[in-house]
Amino acid sequence: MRSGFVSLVGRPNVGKSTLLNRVLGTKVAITSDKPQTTRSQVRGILNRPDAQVVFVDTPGIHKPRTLLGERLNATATEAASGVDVVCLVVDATAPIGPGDRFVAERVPPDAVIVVNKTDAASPDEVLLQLAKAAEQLDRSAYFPVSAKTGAGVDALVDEIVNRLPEGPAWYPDDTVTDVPEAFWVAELVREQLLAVTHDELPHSIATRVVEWEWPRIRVEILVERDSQKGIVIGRKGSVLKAVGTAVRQQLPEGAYLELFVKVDKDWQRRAQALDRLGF
Ligand SMILES: Nc1nc2c(ncn2[C@@H]2O[C@H](COP(=O)(O)OP(=O)(O)O)[C@@H](O)[C@H]2O)c(=O)[nH]1
Ligand SMILES: [Mg+2]
Repeated sequence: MRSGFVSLVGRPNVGKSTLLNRVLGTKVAITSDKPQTTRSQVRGILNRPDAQVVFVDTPGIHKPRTLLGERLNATATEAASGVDVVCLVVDATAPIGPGDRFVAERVPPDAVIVVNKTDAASPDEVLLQLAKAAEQLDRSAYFPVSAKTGAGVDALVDEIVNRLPEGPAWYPDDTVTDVPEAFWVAELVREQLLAVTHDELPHSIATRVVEWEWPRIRVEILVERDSQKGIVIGRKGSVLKAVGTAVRQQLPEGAYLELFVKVDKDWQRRAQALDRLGF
């Protein structure tokens, strides 16, 4: 039996959370096409007869513009130390650049490079990207994968398991994630809002469950400015209604969601607000 911890790190939007969900075969992390979707460490546990692998998904490491951004970077960087394996995820469809090198400088020399989104690149482009990664990131192991289709993922997981020390499972073998239920519902609400918002608004949204009396769940949606409130609510509440419907479909039957929007001015930049939200 092998067991251990594996962190997934990389620039925002390279597909870390999608890859985690693919490896586990279950959704434990929300994903979107907006950067900084993941705002905390999310543990997902892969249980195999021969191994237990605890994957740690992390926020994308980036050039911070707010206090939230600084804290997200710290959360991600911290997850890259003290683990058995670090996977540095890069995007096959975008040039490897300063953002990737910035991350590479913050992860151990034996990190595994994962070139994701191979489904969206031609075989030649993938080869070129692997060569570029070798040149610029200078590691010893490279795996082309597609989190979307699953291509290459088994080979990556086998390599990870081979690198783990022998040891007993850390979690009961039916545990898939350590994400608390209330946190998960808030994340699902944020995921739906990310799908329909643009520009700066995705960054301005925070969600949290403020009351949980099953089947009634009350979720607070924070925005930073009055002008954003209307967008999140939608014409006659249409956006909130659609969000509620989409989230309910992913919850056990009978769940009753109450969504309400509150303005918390510039919460992303205020230490006190961030502390309260748990960042
Ligand atoms: N085509 C393609 N898109 C992907 C793949 N993995 C992730 N994506 C997309 O890339 C975007 C960012 O994904 P996400 O997992 O949230 O990235 P993260 O910020 O690194 O966690 C989303 O729109 C995903 O659907 C992949 O293997 N192929
Ligand atoms: Mg993510």
